[in-house]
Amino acid sequence: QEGMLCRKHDMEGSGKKASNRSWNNLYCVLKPGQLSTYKDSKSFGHGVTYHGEDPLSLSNATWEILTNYKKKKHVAKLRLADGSEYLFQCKDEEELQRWSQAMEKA
Ligand code: I3P
Repeated sequence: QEGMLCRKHDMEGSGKKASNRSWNNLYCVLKPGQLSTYKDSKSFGHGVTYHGEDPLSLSNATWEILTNYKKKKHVAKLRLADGSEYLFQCKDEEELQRWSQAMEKA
């Protein structure tokens, strides 16, 4: 599964709020056990991750659709094993379901 998602880094693993809290449109690529982010599909083709970020490890991670999130629609929260949290906004409900199913399998 891959495609554009809007991402916000919400919490650091330490339990404090992330310092860079803005939303970024990123090309996200889900492989078994890891989620990688790129500026766009072209960067993905070149293997250059967004800001040189390492892939996020999905082992012991949880993905929760935020049905009551008021600020944006079609948002899910990814919580990693270290406690850090990222919000992902999909363009519509269909995309949200697609990503959610892929996350369950990854
Ligand atoms: C953040 C940006 C985010 C906003 C966040 C701001 O500022 O406006 O969109 O989150 O609010 O800190 P900046 O771009 O200057 O980093 P929301 O859109 O979810 O409100 P927050 O700190 O209350 O999360």
